Amino acid sequence: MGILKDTFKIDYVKKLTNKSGEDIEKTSNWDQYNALASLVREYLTSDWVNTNDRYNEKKSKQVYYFSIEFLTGRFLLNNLVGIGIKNIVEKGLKELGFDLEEIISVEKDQGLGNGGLGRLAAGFLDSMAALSIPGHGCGIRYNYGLFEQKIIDGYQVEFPDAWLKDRNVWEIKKLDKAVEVHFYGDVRIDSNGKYYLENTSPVLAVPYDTPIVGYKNDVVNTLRLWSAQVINKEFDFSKFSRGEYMNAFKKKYDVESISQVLYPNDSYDEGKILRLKQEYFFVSAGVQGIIRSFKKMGIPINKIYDYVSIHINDTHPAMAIAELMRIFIDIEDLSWEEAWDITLKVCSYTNHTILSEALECWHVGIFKELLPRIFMIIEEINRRFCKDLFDIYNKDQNKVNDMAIISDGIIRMAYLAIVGSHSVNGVAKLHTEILKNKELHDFYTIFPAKFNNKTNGITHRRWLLNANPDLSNVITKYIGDYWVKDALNLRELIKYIDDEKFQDEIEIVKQKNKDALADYILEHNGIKVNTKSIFDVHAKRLHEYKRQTLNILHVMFLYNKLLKNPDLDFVPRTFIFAAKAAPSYYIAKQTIKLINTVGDKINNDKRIKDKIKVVFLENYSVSLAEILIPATDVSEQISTTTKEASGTGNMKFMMNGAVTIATLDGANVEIHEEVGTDNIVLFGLTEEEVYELYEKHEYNTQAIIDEDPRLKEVLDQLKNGFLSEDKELFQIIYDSLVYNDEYFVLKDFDSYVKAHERIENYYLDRERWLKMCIINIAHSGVFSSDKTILEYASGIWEAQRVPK
Ligand code: 26W
Repeated sequence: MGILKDTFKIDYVKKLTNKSGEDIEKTSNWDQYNALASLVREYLTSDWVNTNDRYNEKKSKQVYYFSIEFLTGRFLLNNLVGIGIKNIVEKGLKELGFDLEEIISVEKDQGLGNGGLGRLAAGFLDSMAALSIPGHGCGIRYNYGLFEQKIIDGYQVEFPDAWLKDRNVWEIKKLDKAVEVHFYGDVRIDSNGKYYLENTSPVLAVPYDTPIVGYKNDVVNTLRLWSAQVINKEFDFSKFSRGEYMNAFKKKYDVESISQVLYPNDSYDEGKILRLKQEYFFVSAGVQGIIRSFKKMGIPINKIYDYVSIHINDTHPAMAIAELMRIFIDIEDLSWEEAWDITLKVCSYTNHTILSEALECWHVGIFKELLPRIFMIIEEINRRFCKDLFDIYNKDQNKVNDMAIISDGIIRMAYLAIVGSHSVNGVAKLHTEILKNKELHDFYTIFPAKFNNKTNGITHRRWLLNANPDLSNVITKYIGDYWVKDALNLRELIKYIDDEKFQDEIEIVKQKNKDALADYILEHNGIKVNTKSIFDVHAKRLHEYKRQTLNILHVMFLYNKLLKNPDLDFVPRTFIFAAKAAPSYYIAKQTIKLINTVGDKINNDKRIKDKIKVVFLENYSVSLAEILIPATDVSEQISTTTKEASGTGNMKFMMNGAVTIATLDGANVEIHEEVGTDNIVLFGLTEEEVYELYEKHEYNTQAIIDEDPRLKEVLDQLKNGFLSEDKELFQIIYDSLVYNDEYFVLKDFDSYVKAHERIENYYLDRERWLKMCIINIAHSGVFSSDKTILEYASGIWEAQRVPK
């Protein structure tokens, strides 16, 4: 949409005055943000309406991406760029005395996700809109997103994320589109074998729609987030008048708690009934909404698979399979066989982790009580599946039990997702191979055609164009701006690999971003970092398999080295950590304390003359990542091989010219394939070596420690008072390493140390380093989520692009 600067200025002044009731000079930053965001939302609304009309007119196949998390971050800048008015708005605001960047920073992040899974979902929505694919998100409108993290005395302390406190300008409440979701109750079967769910506790699911703006293509898709509300009586007045105040509001509280808060676990299934309620709540609301709008098209329900795809993002929305069956059989009177055939064609599933503790298993007891009809349907799906297995495996009951969806009083949601979907994909080549050959091998054997790989991607519009405008301008200066439309075009940069001017400009941009980050660190951590040092960044959720512990043990080793020889020739390093730990994950929280304790000791030790600084950035989020990633020299992707399904941060750092120090895990393998061994720094156990260690059960931590005095020294320092007079403080970390080391931290220590020595050598060779940066940027287009989504659309959803 085109708009003139002066028109914008008039519109904005009117909006700001109306919304604030003040002269524009007296308005607050929030007023200025609220007015601008409201205006932008109005500007895009006609495209939003037209997009939906176009999809309905053309009866296009629509994709519904079901995810219990959407980590979208901020919208304003992305929407300004998407509708193509960022520059005129920036100029117009300046002329009115306002600063766009300042206004943008007012917006609260929409932090409705934990990490990789939620952020991937948000990037996929952006790519579907940019590619004019009719793709919509379906999730939960949590009143509280991922907790706000404060570091107090080195410890993580969690605070509620009251992101809706100042009203969310982007969403539109669609009360007329509300549906009822039924919990508890009994199932009655009438004489015709028709099922009825009765005596339920219904909840009203109210949708809030947020526009997902395409990139300069007038396409606006929808993110529909459902909120739980009581159906009628807000509270029980009779109880109230009897003074039973809490009781009077109990029902309201119980209902609204369903969409109250995001569970802050990133890879650990707590199995709480409220979580099960959340999962069924948005799945039932979403599926009912889809079938309602489909039926308006007047096409027979048994053809719905030609018009609707439902994607199940990990197992959390897996009940969509049973919910479709419930509606097809109980409401639409289809036969089981026909309903099942349609459901398989409609549903597809993505697996995001092999960690056993992350795989959802619900106890039959609580499941049956909360969802009696859904349980009956899963029981029947399981019965029919086990019957097939019995035939396939010649009556081998053990095999049947191993693969059964319901077994030993447990419902295995991953198995339901696989059996009920026509496609099962992993999120990186190595991960998908591990699913096929190990974790889900039995299912791969009987459903080979279902299994496929879709390597993750990131939206280069947010993570390069918007987060790193200076680098984007340099790129466009040399190869034009076609890369914004097609990120593979970044490959053209290779032509300038030897161009010193280009190298200089890449270095200047990185330095400018590092200076900006240094200002942020000084303001938020009160630490003055050396902007000429190597900015080495480890930013992701805190988890033992991601091995932040390996990183900090290496830092302690470097510190010891400098203490022994302060005049050592040493390239100054700034080690930056950013990570939230799940509140119930004790050793993860102790690791945050360890990082901050080591940091305090090193940062205040004059003997090492600031050669090392350690910084823990609190409250890691999408918006902080947008400042941190462009300023990074070294990207830490050091998970124990086979544990990180893909990683997506690795791709963001690569795209912003950082050099990756990596294990051959997840998508690091494909980054290596792209840039070659000279442009990534690999270390550690390979997949084969990891599985060999598992098979042999002869992993001997003491032997490794005895052979490596560097390692012995840092491990002893965890409990000998070197770091804290409370020698017990890090005992749990010491014990987990010395007596278990599940993630082979000790085994990979030596090669990790050597990898960092290579980093230092490469960094000292300025031209070599800059070439490594350029090659990583140039090859990063392969990891655009546009490419990933085109593969989903053609290989799984059979969805077409429907441009204006
Ligand atoms: C039930 C608790 C729970 C919550 C979230 C279990 C598992 C999850 C997610 C699947 C964990 C997650 O975010 N996995 C990450 O997904 C990314 C996107 O595919 C991958 O890039 C990461 O490697 C993977 O860890």
